[in-house]
Amino acid sequence: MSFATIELAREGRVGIIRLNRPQALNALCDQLVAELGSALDDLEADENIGAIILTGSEKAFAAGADIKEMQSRGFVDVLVTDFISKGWERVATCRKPVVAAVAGFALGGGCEMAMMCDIIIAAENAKFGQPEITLGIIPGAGGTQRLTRAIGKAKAMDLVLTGRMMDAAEAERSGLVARIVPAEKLMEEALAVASRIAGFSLPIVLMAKESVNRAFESSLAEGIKFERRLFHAAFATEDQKEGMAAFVEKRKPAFRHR
Ligand code: CO8
Repeated sequence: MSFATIELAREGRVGIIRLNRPQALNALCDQLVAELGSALDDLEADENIGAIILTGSEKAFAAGADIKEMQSRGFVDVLVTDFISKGWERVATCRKPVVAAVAGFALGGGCEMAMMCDIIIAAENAKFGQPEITLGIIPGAGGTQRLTRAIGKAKAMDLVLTGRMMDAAEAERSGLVARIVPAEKLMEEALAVASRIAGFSLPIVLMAKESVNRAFESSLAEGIKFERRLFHAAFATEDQKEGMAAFVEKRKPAFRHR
């Protein structure tokens, strides 16, 4: 399938989606969000894919929702069409792990999209922010919610209320970013991380991701119970037998993935 605003590639068991609207710093227009959704559908359905990388260009992961598309919209229009809801949460609903490889600007909807991913790896030149306030709006795709859970109220308020950007070092200190790498090593590192994940048992990876995400949606007691049930379920898989046999026999496991 060919796309106009993104590029889709496969490298081993890793699917790579590159946002590709350089003329607009990868601003997330309706077409891009639709194409991204369809690429994720493809990769999720592909049993040869175990993890996904979402990336942009050296200058921008994504500089936000497309302001030129939003400019003329009114309240009734965005309410009735349920603007943002359709398609936007697709990254967050992806069951396979998604690694965000972020260089340059990740602003507004771009920062929100990075936060919908499971691991953010940042180039040294990455800049994160929720500048919506400077446009007379507030974040609308999780910026006040996921950012607050990721970096705490003090920093989230600072970013959301001032609209300032934070650099990669501050983002890592704050807990938003998992790793920082030199810009030229960004894809190499993201591919190494995604390939490592994709080499493990897919059902177990899905369980691990779902269980970590449950921490954000439940009480500690409920989360622990959920984790315990999945932990027990892991023992029903052939990959548990293989993983443990391989350890005992001092060899590399050959996971079946399914
Ligand atoms: N939308 C549309 N076009 C954009 C956007 C954007 N978000 N960002 C940059 N562009 C365009 C510029 O208009 C410019 O186009 P042109 O050459 O035709 O004038 C081109 O990209 C290059 O941009 P700049 O010349 O501004 O590049 P600079 O390097 O000088 O500046 C910045 C880079 C600082 C990133 C600057 O472009 C900027 O401030 N961009 C806007 C950032 C922003 O405010 N983002 C938040 C948008 S609102 C949002 O995301 C709400 C999310 C709600 C959920 C999702 C809803 C769908």
